[in-house]
Amino acid sequence: MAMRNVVLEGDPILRKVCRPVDEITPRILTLLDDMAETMYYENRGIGIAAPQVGVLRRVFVVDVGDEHGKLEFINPEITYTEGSQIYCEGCLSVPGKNADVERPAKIRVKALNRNGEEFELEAEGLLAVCICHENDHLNGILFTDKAVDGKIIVEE
Ligand code: GNR
Ligand code: NI
Repeated sequence: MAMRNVVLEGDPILRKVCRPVDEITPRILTLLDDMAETMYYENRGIGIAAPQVGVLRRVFVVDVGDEHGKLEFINPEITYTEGSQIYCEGCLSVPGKNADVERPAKIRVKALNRNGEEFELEAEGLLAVCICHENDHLNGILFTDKAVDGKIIVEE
């Protein structure tokens, strides 16, 4: 496992649409491991998407500290959403900024795990927020794009 550098806002990498993973190679497994290490190191992040470490593939990892523990998503698809919630978000790629963002209250997401098996998960609360935030990264979207009333809080 190794730490990877986090790509910061302003880098065009974060604005690209990521390509699906077509084969789960050892390289993808190392990517997942390195993303987790980077996420846990960086001020206890609760999620990280591949483009944040410079890899334009549809992969993310989340761990919101609930009973699910670490979850890995390859080629995720949000298949259902319901309701809405507003949560004050941050991003490892946008240090020092926060903003309220409106997201679905409840989602279902389908993806492959590291063994190439399809799974589907229902999420609400912070886990739903985090999965939607990470899924947006795969499409070149940052939370600041969705700030309620365009209001971004800058620290310091
Ligand atoms: O660590 C993170 N915290 C967070 C807080 C509220 C809403 C979303 C997040 S995700 C973020 C890590 C990150 O940037 N993932 O892409
Ligand atoms: Ni982020």
